[in-house]
Amino acid sequence: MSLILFFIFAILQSSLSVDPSNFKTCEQSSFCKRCRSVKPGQSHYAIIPGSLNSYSDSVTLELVNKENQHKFDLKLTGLVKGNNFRLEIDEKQPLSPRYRVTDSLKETPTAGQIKVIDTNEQLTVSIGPNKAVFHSEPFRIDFYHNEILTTSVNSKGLMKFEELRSKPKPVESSENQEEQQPSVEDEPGTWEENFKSHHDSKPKGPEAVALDFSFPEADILFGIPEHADSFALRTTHGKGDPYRLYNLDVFEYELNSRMALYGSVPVLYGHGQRASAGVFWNNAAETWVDIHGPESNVVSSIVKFVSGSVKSDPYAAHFISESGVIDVFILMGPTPLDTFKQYTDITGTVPLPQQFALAYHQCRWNYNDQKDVITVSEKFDEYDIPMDTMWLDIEYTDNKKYFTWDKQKFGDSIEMIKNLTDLGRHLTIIIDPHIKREGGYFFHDDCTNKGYYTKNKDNNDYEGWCWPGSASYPDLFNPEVRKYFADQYLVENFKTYTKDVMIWNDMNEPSVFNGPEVTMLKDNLHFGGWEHRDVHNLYGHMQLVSTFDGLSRRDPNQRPFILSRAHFSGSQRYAAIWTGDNKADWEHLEHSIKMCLSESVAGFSFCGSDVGGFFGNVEAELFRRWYQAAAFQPFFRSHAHIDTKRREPWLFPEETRLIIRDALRKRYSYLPLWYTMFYEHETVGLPVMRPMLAQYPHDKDAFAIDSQYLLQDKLLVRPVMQQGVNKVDVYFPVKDDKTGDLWYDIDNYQKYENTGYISVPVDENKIPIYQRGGTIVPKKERIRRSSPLMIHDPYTLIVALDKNHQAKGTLFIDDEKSYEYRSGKFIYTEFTFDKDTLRSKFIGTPKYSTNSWLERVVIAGLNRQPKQAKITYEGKTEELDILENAHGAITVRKPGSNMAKEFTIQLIY
Ligand code: NBV
Repeated sequence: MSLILFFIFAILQSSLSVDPSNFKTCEQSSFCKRCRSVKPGQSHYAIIPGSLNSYSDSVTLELVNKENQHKFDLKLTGLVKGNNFRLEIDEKQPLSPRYRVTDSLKETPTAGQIKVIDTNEQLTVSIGPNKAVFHSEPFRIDFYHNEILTTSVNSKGLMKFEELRSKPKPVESSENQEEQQPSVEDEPGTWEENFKSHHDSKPKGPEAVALDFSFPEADILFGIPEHADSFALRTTHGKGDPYRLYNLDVFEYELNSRMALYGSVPVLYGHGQRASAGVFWNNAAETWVDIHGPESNVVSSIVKFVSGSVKSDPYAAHFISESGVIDVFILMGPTPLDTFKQYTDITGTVPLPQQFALAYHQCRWNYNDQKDVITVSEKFDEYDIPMDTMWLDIEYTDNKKYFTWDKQKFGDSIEMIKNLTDLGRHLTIIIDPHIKREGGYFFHDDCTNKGYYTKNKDNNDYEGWCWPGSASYPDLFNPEVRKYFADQYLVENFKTYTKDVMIWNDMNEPSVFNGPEVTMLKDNLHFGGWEHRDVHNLYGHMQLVSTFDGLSRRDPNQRPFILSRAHFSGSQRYAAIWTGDNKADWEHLEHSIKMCLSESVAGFSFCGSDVGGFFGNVEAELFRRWYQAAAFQPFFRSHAHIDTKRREPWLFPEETRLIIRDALRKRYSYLPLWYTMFYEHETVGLPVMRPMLAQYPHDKDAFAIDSQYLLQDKLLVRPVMQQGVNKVDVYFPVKDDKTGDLWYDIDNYQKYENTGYISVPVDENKIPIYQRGGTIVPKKERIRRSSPLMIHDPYTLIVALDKNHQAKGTLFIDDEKSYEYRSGKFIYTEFTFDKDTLRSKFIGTPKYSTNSWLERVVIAGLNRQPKQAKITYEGKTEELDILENAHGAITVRKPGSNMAKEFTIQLIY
């Protein structure tokens, strides 16, 4: 049966490109249409005079909708971290409670001491250098950082908060009909809605919430992944549909599109040369974000241009959600890095992955059987190509029943796993959330008997179609169900795998082949009686909470690795994500950067794309370039559709294989940098992969660039992403003092000191990457078959000097897999180079020992050639040889110090 289904699905989708008519437009979504039709400047909401209550950390007020006198409670809280604000608005007396999202938050944010000044005219609430100024009628709040107005709430007057009402009874007499004049809100779609053949009973009727946020300082808005679009958000108002946030399984998604995709992260930033700010719209219902751009008012743009003054018609974002409450965090900046950190302070960071997870992953749908898995692994060794993880897609299961194996093909799963782990490798297997409805399948029987499935509107187990055929979906909002699902990952339950196996959660939007827009009905019911409508964008997230719990209990001292397709704010605390089913073409390669940049500023530092493109056969040049690009992206996995030709590197001509091998070896050589960057991400909260504006917030020409990016503030990565080119334009940014940094080509230390676009030549081996002068980057240059085998290997430090001949950097070392680093078992070192001397100094006291030692130090940017160097460590001094490299760089050979010792290396002239 499932095979038949698979073919039907395959035929339906065989046109090989998305059919947009399968997905709603704003016009077809009644709440979006209603909210979008609100006219600017006519807000009906006002603060009720005398309703203010002040507390040490918050104020409360009442709002009224002047059209119908409906009342709302407003609360504005000052937050300790970042001096941000949280604004919550709910109905004063809703007919029934409205859903509030808490799962996105790392913890309840700590409120801080605020100052309240209430004159008759104005209410001002301040915390640190930030303040919120309330305007009563029409209701508006202006947020200032150090007297600069950075964010204004409802200044366009687009607020709409649909109060819950009783469903009107069908009217019988003509008398009644006159009494109940249909209002705009009683348009078709308001009380029930159809899309294609699907009916949404909408038991609560209209319940949307919408609010606008203006960013008077911004020259660019960005954020709100996941969309296959540019990093900079485009103006949508009056130009087609808004950006949509609704987790969906979109087959062959379109590029340059605002259509919803697998993940929804409702955080948006506005950045300009004077200030940065952001808003986190904490709502998990279907959401649309309409972007109003300054260019919509040509006259004001001209005035602004001429006067160089405050924008009279600034960029604005209009958030529209189908249900829930208004719960929004105002991220006060004032720099982009501040706003990114303020967001991760609220929703959390990516925990430090095991080292292997930052190495290379080999996947396809599917490796046919255990022999295939082992052969592929062996071939990597035969061709001396490093690889850390083999992956198994859905075909490993017994007829798509998760937590089972196809006994014919994987009869000896434990042996297969051991074969990999003996080589330091891992296995990652897929576990989807749809459960095959087959009597006798323990998972299905348990869920049926215990009432664990999501219910339909009539309170029966909801049934949909997915890979197994008829399937049901565990109600992951129920803690007992999450625990049950998590328990299945324990080795005592899943006896045919081991605790070294990691997990891939796919199809968790959730994908339902025969559901509206390929997902679940909105009037389905979850734990606590909440409709699916209220929590849709959190379904995948709750699966991750469960998987993470399962893997953590399976082996409490091993950091889990989980890959997820669906995601919401906060999912980064549990899983890496990838950009789903892309295509083997050049434009998709370019989008891998645009999309991961947007994800990265939204907390998802651990992001990647299917290398080679999921759909379609990849030709050699594209494949090579994709490996080169992905070698410098956080999550690095090759993956392909079941219908594509096999594409392991050795199946391509030798030249291609060698180029791929080179790219992979480069990745492995930089693993110490990746690992250190992820440790710093977890502890500091800043993205690993950064848009140019993160480090160069005043360089306007750099704001919208999304063909290159930075790794922290260290490497500038500008991969080749066009076919047949022999040069690429790299943008070298301008610093605040109007000069540029020095940049060194990582292959040969050639120095670049000009700013602006520079055309650099590229041959087929070239990955244009530059290390910033002023940084020190750790590497390991003995590449082995898998990263765990490199744990004791020696380090190389690349010291790239700035104009003052100084540089600094860090290195984090621990056991690369356990949680012991959380109790201090690590070595965290800061390196500084100044006055011809490189010094290492521990940050904190190291409680970890290592066999690794310092094998070489490369120094680029010296203006004279030292004769010798000497190292001092543990009270002894030794002389060291120096080798000359290209472009005046030198190598200090074999300093030899153990990395658990502090040392000083001095250059001698
Ligand atoms: O499990 C099969 C695929 C998987 O390979 C892919 O990576 C996911 O994004 N899965 C989607 C299901 C359907 C693909 C058409």
